[in-house]
Amino acid sequence: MLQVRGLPLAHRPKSLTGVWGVEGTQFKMPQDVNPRTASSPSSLFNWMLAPRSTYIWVGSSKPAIEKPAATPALTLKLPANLPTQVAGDFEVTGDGPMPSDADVECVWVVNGDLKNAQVIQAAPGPANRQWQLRVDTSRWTDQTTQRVVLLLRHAHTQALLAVSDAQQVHMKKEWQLMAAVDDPVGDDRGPQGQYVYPQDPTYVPGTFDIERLEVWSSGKSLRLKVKMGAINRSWNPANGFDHVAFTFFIGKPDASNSLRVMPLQQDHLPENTHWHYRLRAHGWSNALFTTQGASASAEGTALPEGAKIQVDVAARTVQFDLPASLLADVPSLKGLQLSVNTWDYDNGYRKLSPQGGGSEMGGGQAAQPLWMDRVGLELKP
Ligand SMILES: [Ca+2]
Ligand SMILES: [Ca+2]
Repeated sequence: MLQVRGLPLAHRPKSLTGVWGVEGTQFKMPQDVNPRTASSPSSLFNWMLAPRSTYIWVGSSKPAIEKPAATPALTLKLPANLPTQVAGDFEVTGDGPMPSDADVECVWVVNGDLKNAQVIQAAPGPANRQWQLRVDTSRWTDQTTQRVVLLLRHAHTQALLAVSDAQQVHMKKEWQLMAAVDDPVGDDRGPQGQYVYPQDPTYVPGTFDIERLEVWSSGKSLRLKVKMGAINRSWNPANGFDHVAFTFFIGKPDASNSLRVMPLQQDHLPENTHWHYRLRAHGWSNALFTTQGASASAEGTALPEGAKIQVDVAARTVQFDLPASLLADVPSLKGLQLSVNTWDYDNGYRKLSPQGGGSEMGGGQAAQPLWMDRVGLELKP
C-alpha cells in the first residue's frame, strides 16, 4: 500500500504520472493516479499495490511546504569581533537582541553542519543583549575557509526562522610536536628479521625502513609524519610515494570497542595496545576504517575521508593529516596509541613466500605476518 502522509488535499499534486514499475519480476508501467480523488481518509492518501511490486510516479507539482506561523522580527548580524583567520578555538561576543521566547534558540552554524551547530546562550542581564561563545574548531580542516552563519530556529521542531548573512573565517592550524620515536635503520625484515625485499630492482633499499615517527597535533587534529630510509616514486604514484603501503593504527585512550587484530596482515598489535581507526595508504589508495565489521579477514567500515598526504622527497618524509573530525569526541589526545607498519599493496597486501618473487616478499611462509617494519608510541597521559 502506498501512503502519502501529511499533505492536505489541496496541497497534493493534481496527478501522479507513472514512469516505471515492476510486479514480481515483470516490468509493468503503473497507471496514472489522481491523488486528490483517491480514497483519502484522515488526510492520508492510500493506494493499493500488487504484492512484490515497485512503482515510480512523478508528481505534477511540488508539494507546498507550510511556513511557520510566526517569524520573529529579528535581524541577525554576525559579531563585529569575528576573526578572519584563526589557528584554533576562539571567542566571539555578540550584541543582541537575543530571542526572548524560550522556544526559539540562536545557533552558530559552520558550513551548514547543523548536526554540530553550537547553541548560543545569552548572558544574564537586562534585555539579554550580550552573548559570548567559545567557537569549537575541532572539526575544521587545516588551510580551509569556513562559512559561518547565525540562525534562529525553533528549539523543539528545529524549524528555521531566520538566517544571518554568511561570513568567512580562514583556518590555518599551528602544529605542535607531541611525540617522536626513532626506529633502528635496517630492521625492515619482518617480525623475526628474516624477510627479504621483492626481487624487482625498483624496490630500492630503505623503501620499507621506517627511521622515525613523529606525532604532531593542533587541537585534536593529528598529523603523523614518517621518515623513511628511501622514498620511491618510480611509477609516478598519485599519492607521491610508491612500492610501500603504510598501515597506521590509532587507539583511543578508552579501549572499549577496540581491536588488536591487524586486518589482512596476519598478525595482532602488541600486547596492551589496540586500535579504533586504521589508515591504509599506498601510492594509489588512502582509506580510513573503523573497527566496525573488521576482523583478520575484513578491513571493517570505511570512512568517507582518508588522510591528507604530503611527501617531502628531500627529507624522505611522508606526512598524513587525519580528518579533523576523527578525534573530536575524545576529551584529549593524551593516552592515544599510534603505530605504523610497512608492506606493499596492490589490490591487496602483497604475498609472502620462502622464495619471494618480482613483487613478492621472500624469506617467510605465506601465513606469517605481513609487515616489514613497525614502530609505535603512546602519547603521555
Ligand atoms: Ca626501521
Ligand atoms: Ca622497527
